[in-house]
Amino acid sequence: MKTFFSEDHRLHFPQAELSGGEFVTPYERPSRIEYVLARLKERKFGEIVAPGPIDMGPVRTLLDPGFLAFLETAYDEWKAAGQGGEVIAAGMPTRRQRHDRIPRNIDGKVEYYCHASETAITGGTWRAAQSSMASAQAAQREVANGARAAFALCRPPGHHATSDQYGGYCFLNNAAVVAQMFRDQGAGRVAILDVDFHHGNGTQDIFYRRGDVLFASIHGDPLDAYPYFAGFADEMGEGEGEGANINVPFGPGTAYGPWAEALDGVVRRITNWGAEALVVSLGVDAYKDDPISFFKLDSPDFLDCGRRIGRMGLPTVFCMEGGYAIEQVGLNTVNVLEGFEDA
Ligand code: SP5
Ligand code: ZN
Repeated sequence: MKTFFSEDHRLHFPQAELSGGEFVTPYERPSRIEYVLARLKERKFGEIVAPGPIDMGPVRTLLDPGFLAFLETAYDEWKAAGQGGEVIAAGMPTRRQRHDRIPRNIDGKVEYYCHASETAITGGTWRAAQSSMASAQAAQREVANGARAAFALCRPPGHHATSDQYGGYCFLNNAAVVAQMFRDQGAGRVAILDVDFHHGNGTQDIFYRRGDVLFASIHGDPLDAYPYFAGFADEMGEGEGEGANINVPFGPGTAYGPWAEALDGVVRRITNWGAEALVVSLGVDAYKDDPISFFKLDSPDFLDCGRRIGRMGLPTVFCMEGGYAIEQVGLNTVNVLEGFEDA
């Protein structure tokens, strides 16, 4: 399968992530991608292609126009206000506060459009996020044109971004836009399978009230893991979307046995639901040595995971999400893809 990838991801590299009360070099850093590229080449996995320009059409349809305009100008507005550092939200609209008024002040706007202050915006963030989306869209077109599968090597990732909030290292929800593009092109039902360690709260939120896109995620129990306030098993969708949202949370130390069993269950439900296309939010932070996660998957488990996804037989777009055990990110990611092709 082909990989779609843009060098412009490098434009996003904040100096600072707020972690444990200190500013650290962000876990989500450009070098993650180097390991994936190296492994793809080492395995002669397939052609690596630069995407064409982003198509803002489906992005504007699915996501909030005010949010998109904010992302585009946030850094410049921050600088124009005389602020020296990277854009970091100091607060957020919480329960008991209003969220029906958008502040004029740039600090206020940042707080309004952010849901996790570990994530900074720099002067290159908007262009990098657009290039990540462009890779996802190019992968989608590849599959729409008849390829069985394609890999979008997206960076920055997307699954924590909602229609109007960034956070969790994510700005634009690549997987959600890919699913929408399949729908726009005539697929009746599209499933999104999120195997990143963290719950894909952004993707879930975007489709929560829709019955045409099913979202399924296996992730760290929100009582113990970011994003903390979404991802519980009783979130099953609302209205038209009732029954089209599946969450399988697991606690600290979970190994591949129960994880794979959950995957099989989710795969069965996606198949029975009648999905015509599949989008995989491919994070590999369920890995045993991931520095910010607590599952115990080992590298061969990712091969097996890919096989189980491949056996579904669906046209599939993989979108890169998380994975922070940097030197193993390439091995683990390409293992999923190789297992998929092997199936
Ligand atoms: C795409 C993705 O995987 N996003 C993950 C966002 C995680 N955000 C919370 C990070 C918490 C990092 N602090 C770890 C402290 C280690 N002791
Ligand atoms: Zn993650």
